[in-house]
Amino acid sequence: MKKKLAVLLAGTMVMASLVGCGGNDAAPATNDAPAAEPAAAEEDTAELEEEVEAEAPADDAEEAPAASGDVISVGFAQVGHESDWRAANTQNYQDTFSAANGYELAFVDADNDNAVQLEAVRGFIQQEVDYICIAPIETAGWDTVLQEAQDAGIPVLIVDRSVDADPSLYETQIGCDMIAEGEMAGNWLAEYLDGAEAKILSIEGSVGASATLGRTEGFNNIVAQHSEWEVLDSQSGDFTQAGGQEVMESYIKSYSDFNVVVCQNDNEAYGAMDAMDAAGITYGVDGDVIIISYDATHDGLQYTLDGKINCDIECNPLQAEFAADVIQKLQAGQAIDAQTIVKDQAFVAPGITSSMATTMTQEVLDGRAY
Ligand code: GZL
Ligand code: ZN
Repeated sequence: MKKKLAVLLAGTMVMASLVGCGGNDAAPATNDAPAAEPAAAEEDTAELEEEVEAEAPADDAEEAPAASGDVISVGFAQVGHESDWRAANTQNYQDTFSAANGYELAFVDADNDNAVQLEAVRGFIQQEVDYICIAPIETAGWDTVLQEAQDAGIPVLIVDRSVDADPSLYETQIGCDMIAEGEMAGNWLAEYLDGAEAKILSIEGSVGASATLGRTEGFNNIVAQHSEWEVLDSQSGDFTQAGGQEVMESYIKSYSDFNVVVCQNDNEAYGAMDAMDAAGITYGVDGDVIIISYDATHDGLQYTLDGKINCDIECNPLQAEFAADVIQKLQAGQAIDAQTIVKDQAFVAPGITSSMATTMTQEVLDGRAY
C-alpha cells in the first residue's frame, strides 16, 4: 500500500511541477526550479489517498513497478564533479529521484572517465534497475552498451548531453541546445563589437563532449560571418578551473594581441581570470579583454554583475524533473517526447544593453535558483 502511494505521489508532484513550467515540451524559460502548484498537488494527494485506500491490491501479484507500487529504481551515470554546474545538476537529480518521491537512485560519479561511465551502466544492467539515465562524458562509443541495456529490457534516458548512437537505442534526450548557445555567444559578441576587430582565444570544454562540440560549432558559425574576427587558438580546459587557468597561462605566453576570451564554462573563466590577473591583463567591461562564459551559475553571474565577465550564457542544470516526467509517463504507458530542449538565456554585465541578453542586477542574481 505505502509503496503504491509513494509512486503515485511522485507522479502527482512531478506532473504539478511540470504544469508550473509549461510541461515537458515548453521546458523552463527561467532557471527557477519549476514552481509546482502546492494547493492542487495537496488536493490531488488527498483524493489519491482515498483512491489508493479503495484500490488496495488484493494480493502482491507480480506487476510492473507502477501497478505494484514498487519503488522505481534508477541508475544514474553522471559525468563527474568537474564544475559548479555539474554539482547543481547532481543535486537536482538526487533531490528529484529521492526515496520520498518513490525512487531508489543508484548514482555513479564517473569522474570524467569514459571507461568508468561505461562500467557503471553495465553495473546498472546487472542490478536490473528499472531505468538508466546517462549524462554522457563523450558523444562517441555508446551503441554497444545501449544495445545491452535494450536487450536487458531497461529503458535508457540520455540526459544533459547527447550521444552519437542509433536513437532507437534510447527513449529520449533531455538537455540544452549547445549549438544555439554557441551562436548566442557569437551573436552577442557581434552586437557588442559592432564591427570592431576581434582576436579571439577559446578555452573549450571536455574533448568529445556534446557541450564542447555544440558550443564550438555554434560560435564558429557566427565567426564565419565576420571577416574582421580571427580565432587565434582553441584548446580544451576540460570544464575545470585548473584547466582554464593552465590554458590561459599558455595563451598569455603565446599571444599578446587578443581582446576576446571565450570560456566554455564558468569554472574555466575563473581560471582564466586568475591567469590574467597574474599577468596584469585587465578584462571585463573596464578591461582590455572581453570575457564570454557559459553556464550562468551563481558565481558566474556574480562576476558578470561585478563587470568581470561581459556575457554569461545560461545552460539550466535543473533538468531532473523532465527525466522524472519521462519515467512517470513510461510507467503509465503514455507517449513521451523523443527530445526535451531545456531553454537558455544570456546575461550581460551592468552598463551593457543588449537586445538578446538580460543586464545583470542584484535582483536578477538573488532570483536565481542555482
Ligand atoms: C552543459 C554541461 C557542461 C557544463 C559544464 O550541459 O554538460 O558540463 O557547461 C559541465 O559546466 O562540466
Ligand atoms: Zn562583422
